[in-house]
Amino acid sequence: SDDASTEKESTLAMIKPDGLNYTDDVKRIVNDFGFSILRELTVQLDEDEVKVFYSEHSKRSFFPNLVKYMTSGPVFVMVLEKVNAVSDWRDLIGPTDARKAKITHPHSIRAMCGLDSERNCVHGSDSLQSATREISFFFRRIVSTEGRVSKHDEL
Ligand code: RTP
Ligand code: MG
Repeated sequence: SDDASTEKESTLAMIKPDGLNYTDDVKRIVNDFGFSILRELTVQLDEDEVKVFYSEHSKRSFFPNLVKYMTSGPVFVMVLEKVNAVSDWRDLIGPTDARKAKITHPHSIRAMCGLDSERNCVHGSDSLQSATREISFFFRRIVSTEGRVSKHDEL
C-alpha cells in the first residue's frame, strides 16, 4: 500500500547521558507500545559528532551547553520500527522541557527521567526525513529510502 499511515516506519530513539539508568524502563515502554527494536548501540559521542547530529541548532544560544551535555557520558541508541513510529515515539517522550512535561504529560518518558529544558533524558526524530538522516548517522549501511530499514543488511 502507498498509504503512509499503514506503512511501518523507522525512527531513531536515543537515551541521553542523564537517562542511562532508565534504560530498562524505557525499553519496557518501547515493548509495551509495540515497537520493534531493529538495532541498538551504546556509544560515547565526541563534540564533533554531537555538532553534526544537532547541526540544526548550531546557531542557538544553548548549543554549547547541548554539546557538553551530550558528551557527558555514553548514549544508548535504538532504531525503532512500527506503524507511525516517528510521531508515536515523539508522543511517548513528551515535550522538550521535562519540567513542563511533569505537569502537562506526567506519563511521558521525559516526565519520568528528565530534569529541565536541556537535560530531558531522551531524543526522538522529529520527522521521517530526520529519522532517515539520524539512523544513517549511527547505522551508516542499513538505511534505505523512505525511512525504512532493511532487516537483512548487517552492520
Ligand atoms: P531532541 O531533538 O533531543 O529529541 O529534542 P526536541 O526535538 O524536543 O528539542 P530540540 O528543539 O530539537 O532541542 C534539542 C535539544 O537541545 C536541548 N535544548 N536545550 N536550554 C534550552 O533552552 C534548550 N533547548 C533545547 C535539549 O536537550 C533538547 O532536547
Ligand atoms: Mg529535536
